[in-house]
Amino acid sequence: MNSVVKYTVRDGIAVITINNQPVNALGFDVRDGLINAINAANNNGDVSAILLRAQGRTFPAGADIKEFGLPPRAPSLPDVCNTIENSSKPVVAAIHGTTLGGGFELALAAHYRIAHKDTKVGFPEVNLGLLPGAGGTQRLPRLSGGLPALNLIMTGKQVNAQFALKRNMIDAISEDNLLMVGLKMALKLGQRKTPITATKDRRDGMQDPVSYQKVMRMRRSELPDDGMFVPGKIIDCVEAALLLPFESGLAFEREMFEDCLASEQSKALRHVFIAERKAAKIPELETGTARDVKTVGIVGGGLMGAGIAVVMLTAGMTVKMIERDQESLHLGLSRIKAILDGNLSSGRITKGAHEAQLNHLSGTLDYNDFADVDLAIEAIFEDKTAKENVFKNLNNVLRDDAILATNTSYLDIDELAQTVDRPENVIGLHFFSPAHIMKLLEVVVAGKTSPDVVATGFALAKSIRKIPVRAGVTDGFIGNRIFKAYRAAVEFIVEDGASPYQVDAAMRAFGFKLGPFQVFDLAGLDIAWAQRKRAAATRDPKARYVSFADKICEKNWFGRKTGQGYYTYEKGVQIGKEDPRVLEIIVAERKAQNIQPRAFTDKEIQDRVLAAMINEGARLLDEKIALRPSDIDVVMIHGYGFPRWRGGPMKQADIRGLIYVQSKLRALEKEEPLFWKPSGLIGDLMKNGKGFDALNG
Ligand code: T1G
Repeated sequence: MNSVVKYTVRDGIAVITINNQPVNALGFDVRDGLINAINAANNNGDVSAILLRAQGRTFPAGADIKEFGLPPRAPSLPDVCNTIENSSKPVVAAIHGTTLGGGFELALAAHYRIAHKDTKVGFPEVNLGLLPGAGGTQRLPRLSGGLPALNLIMTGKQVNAQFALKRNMIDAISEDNLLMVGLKMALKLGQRKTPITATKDRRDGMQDPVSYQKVMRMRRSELPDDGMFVPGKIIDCVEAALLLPFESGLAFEREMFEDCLASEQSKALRHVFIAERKAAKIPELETGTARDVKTVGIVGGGLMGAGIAVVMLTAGMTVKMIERDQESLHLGLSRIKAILDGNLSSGRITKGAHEAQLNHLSGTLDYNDFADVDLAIEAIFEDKTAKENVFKNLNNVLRDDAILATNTSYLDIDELAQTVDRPENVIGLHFFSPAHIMKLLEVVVAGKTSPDVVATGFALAKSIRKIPVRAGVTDGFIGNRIFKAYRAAVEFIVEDGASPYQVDAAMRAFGFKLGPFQVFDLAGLDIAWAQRKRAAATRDPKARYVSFADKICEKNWFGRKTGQGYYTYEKGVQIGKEDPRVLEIIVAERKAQNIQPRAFTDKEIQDRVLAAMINEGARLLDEKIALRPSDIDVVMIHGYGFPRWRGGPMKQADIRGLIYVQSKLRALEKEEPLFWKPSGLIGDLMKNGKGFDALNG
């Protein structure tokens, strides 16, 4: 049929094989080839049945995400599904791997589904701000019932073959040799005299409308207020499957799908899906070869060190932890054990895995025990001298090919690298706390870091299931640099008239789970205070400095850990209470600065915050600290809670338009030139009629 769809006839069975690697995405060529193959089979008198299968690691994992947003090209996926379902000859779908989205819809349109025992099925569309748009919301309820269908589509989760069989999503499981078993089933169906029943005519799973509608009402009432509108549309579509004739339900689903496809939310979520994968594409992979990392030495048993140790143990590595004394070492190892015990009791790991991980963990006070590690990671407190001493100790014992990584948040890694004999082996691996939970890993490439070492950092990230983003050396790398701009912007807003509580509420309304002042309290106000005091001597006197944060710290109000920061925290209560004393401090500081407070709207707050993030992101691109704008989006989403369905600050810039962003910055520049001066990159892109996306290559 074509280069991605093969058609052969074997013992009266038309075997249609999809081969569009890596995931057999249902792009135009596949859809076109499938339509032609099904029609050919139906026009061939020697063919009694059809077997639909795929080569490679999976049956189609969905529509081709890269085609979304392009002009649609017939045949559409619904056309293909309807052709399969209306085939005069029975169609058996033999599925394997991760049969997801449109791939699962293809299988649901077939007359019989047989799955390899290791198959996973699911509808991840909701993660892309979409819903199944090729009959999934109409066919699955007819097989499995409304609630199992609703749960699968709303969660975007994958379920295994056994679960799918129980819920009538598939008809049989094949232990091995899926092709042979599929051919046998097709032969059997082809010889049957009774007509085959199309999925659209099946009512196996349909419950009585009244009880079902009660559940739908309940589900609607439970929808989270997180700004996402797709879940509600999914409920509408699945309800339509119960209430409407199939064709009407299909038309309703298509209309809902088109709405989602055109939405900013879906464009943003699809952008993030591609951005997360693009971040792993870095120039050093062209020349660098990743080294094996099987044994990891971790210096420091604090929260970060322990979290990193758990990450490595979970990935099956051997971990050695070193601390300065027995008590600290015991504390560090106990922290690791507590996390592993938690993973066991929550069922995240099996007893065997728990035991193996503990057997791969050891502690020492002697650096000589690091002589055989492939990678050493220092994760001690943020003190330059202390880190340099650690590097010197490691330098004396590590193998020539061992990699020396620092988990520093903002120290200059080029300077740290000067303390060792092999600076080419030095790299930054900036984990985010808690390291065993946060997905983001900033891989910081110092001036002398070799391509092999960078490639090893990225290969390590994949093996420990982190999302790596390449960063150059600068104060705060990518994430903390932008977070610092975020902090400055909101402190200016508060000093100019808004309350920290209004700012928090405005940013939660934008989609952040926590507002900035809640985050400051969570992180500890003393950390930023210490940084401000360290930077005082070199601060530009012309730069605006806001001091109410210092006044709060001078009271030893350091946030949640002291029970008092911008909010008051009662024992055991997670959410803090607003505190009028904080507002009094802010009012006093405004008076001292002779500032006449003014009102801010939530939108003004959100616009200023975004302008600050976007401008800092543009500066990071200008300085070649970040490789591409979408990398910045990945960092802010996975490291700082930027709402995923907003796509990240640089995507927001393109959604709002650079002209809008530039005009905001120009207006703000009048207030505070140093901070708000627009990055030249924004103007350059605008001049060429481009957005940041043009740099995502
Ligand atoms: N379209 C295009 N490319 C895709 C793709 C897709 N659906 N899925 C994966 N890729 C690319 C990916 O960009 C990467 O490319 C490579 O394949 C390996 O992916 C009409 C509307 C299948 C579980 O949402 O969840 O069907 O970086 O690194 O970790 O109703 O990919 O190598 O150039 O992720 O082994 C619904 C999304 C679409 C599935 C495999 N389907 N994909 O994970 O590999 S909408 C999805 C995944 C739809 C219909 C609706 C995962 C995976 P590159 P990878 P992996």
